[in-house]
Order: sequence, then structure tokens, then C-alpha cells
Amino acid sequence: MGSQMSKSYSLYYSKYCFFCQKVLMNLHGRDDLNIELRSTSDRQHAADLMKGGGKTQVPCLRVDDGSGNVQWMYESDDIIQYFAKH
Ligand SMILES: N[C@@H](CCC(=O)N[C@@H](CS)C(=O)NCC(=O)O)C(=O)O
Repeated sequence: MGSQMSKSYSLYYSKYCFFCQKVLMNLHGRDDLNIELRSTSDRQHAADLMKGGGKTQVPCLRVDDGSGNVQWMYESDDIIQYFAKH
């Protein structure tokens, strides 16, 4: 098994955000990916995003590689490109 197996993903999004919709549409059908969707209308999620990523901008993908490394990826195009490769 590759390290890929232990990765976990969370997508911080807002339902009013076009860039988030673009990412969500792009992920449609990718049932191979296990992505937890975290709406920033939930104040706890918004606070976690600010604390972890450094800004409240959405969309933001949190990638946890399962060994203590967490990456926060902003920019819808970067997120889409990331999933095209993973
Ligand atoms: N270039 C960014 C734009 C993202 C963006 O503008 N997000 C807006 C919502 S549509 C946002 O989060 N604004 C609030 C903030 O930056 O805190 C992308 O493509 O992801």
C-alpha cells in the first residue's frame, strides 16, 4: 500500500462561492476520493480554516498525509489540478 492510502482530505467551502462550485463540480464523480466537505458557514470550520491556513478564503483544501504533515491549499485551480494528479 502506498502512502496515498492514508491521506485524508477536507475541502473548506462556501455554497455562495463560485470558485467553490467550480471545484465541487470538478470533483463530481470522483468516488475514489474521500473528501470531507466543511462549510465555512459552520463557525468552527471557519475558525479552523483561519487558524490552520492563515486566511478565511475559500475554497481551501486541507491535505493530511497521515504522518503529521498538513498542507492547506488555496486557489481553486490549484485544487483542481491537484486532484487531476492524485
Ligand atoms: N482565486 C481564488 C478566489 C477565491 C475567492 O475569491 N474566494 C472568495 C469567495 S468567492 C472568498 O473566500 N472571499 C473571502 C475571503 O477571502 O476571506 C480561487 O480561485 O480560489
